[in-house]
Amino acid sequence: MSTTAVPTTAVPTASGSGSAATDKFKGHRVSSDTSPERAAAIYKDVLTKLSEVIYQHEVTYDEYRVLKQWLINVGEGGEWPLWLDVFLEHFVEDSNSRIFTGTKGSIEGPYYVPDAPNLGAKGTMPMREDEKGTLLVFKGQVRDLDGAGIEGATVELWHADSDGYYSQFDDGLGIPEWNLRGTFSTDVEGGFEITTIQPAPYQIPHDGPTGEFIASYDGHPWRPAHLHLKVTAPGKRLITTQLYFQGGEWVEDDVAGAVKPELILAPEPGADGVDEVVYDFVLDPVSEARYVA
Ligand code: MBD
Ligand code: FE
Repeated sequence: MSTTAVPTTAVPTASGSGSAATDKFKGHRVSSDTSPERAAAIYKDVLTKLSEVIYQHEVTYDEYRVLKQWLINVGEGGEWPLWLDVFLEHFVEDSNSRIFTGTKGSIEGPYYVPDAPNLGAKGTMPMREDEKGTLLVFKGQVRDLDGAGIEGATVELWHADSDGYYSQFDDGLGIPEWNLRGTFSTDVEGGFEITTIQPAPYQIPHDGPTGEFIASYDGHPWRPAHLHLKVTAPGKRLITTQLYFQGGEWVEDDVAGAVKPELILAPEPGADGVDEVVYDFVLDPVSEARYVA
């Protein structure tokens, strides 16, 4: 492959965290009510665009075989959830969220797990006694489009630890099952207050075929420090999003292309010296508007 210097800090291996992500994904049945006509149109267009690239670059037989081997390797390494969520998901998210006016969404990524412990409206994320990192108080309100606070809205938060590991995708390190994963329910005013640690910038696992792909275009495997969230309430559209930190490394150059200017936090020390930040979520009503031209 190329000679690009990739950072050497210990990070989860691509096959370890990749297989865990693949197994988790396979554990949920997925389906879509796509019509056969729509499916056919999409498949045909994909092939047409690929053929255009082949003719444009006069892709050789050797190149075709290298591609074939690479695709096999991605699958065998369990890296499809990783590669797809890093390189394609942001297009799907962006293209589907344009008609909504509430809080901006962002990609889910490969490391979400449902049913994290419920901690009420105010609580501290499950973490180890010696959890590394700076404390962060993250609070706000969940509202509807008219500005009314929503009681009983659900805020799910998950993020990596200071070494870039997500619990349940930790390559056998023994991180507690629900470490840095929590579910919160808003109070009567729609408020929530979460104490956690500030995550660090994050390198996606790059010791496998996804890493080769990145090196081949002289890229880097970094994502800015981020919090993952899912926020919803009865009758409201679920938003899956991420929040970033102002001035943080890689905010301007995320390998996953998932940063939006509306999703950047600027924590400040509060009265007790602990970093604090307020972020409010606005939820669109559930809409039946799908595939609308
Ligand atoms: C992550 O933590 C992540 O958020 C994405 C999008 C891809 C890989 C790892
Ligand atoms: Fe992530």
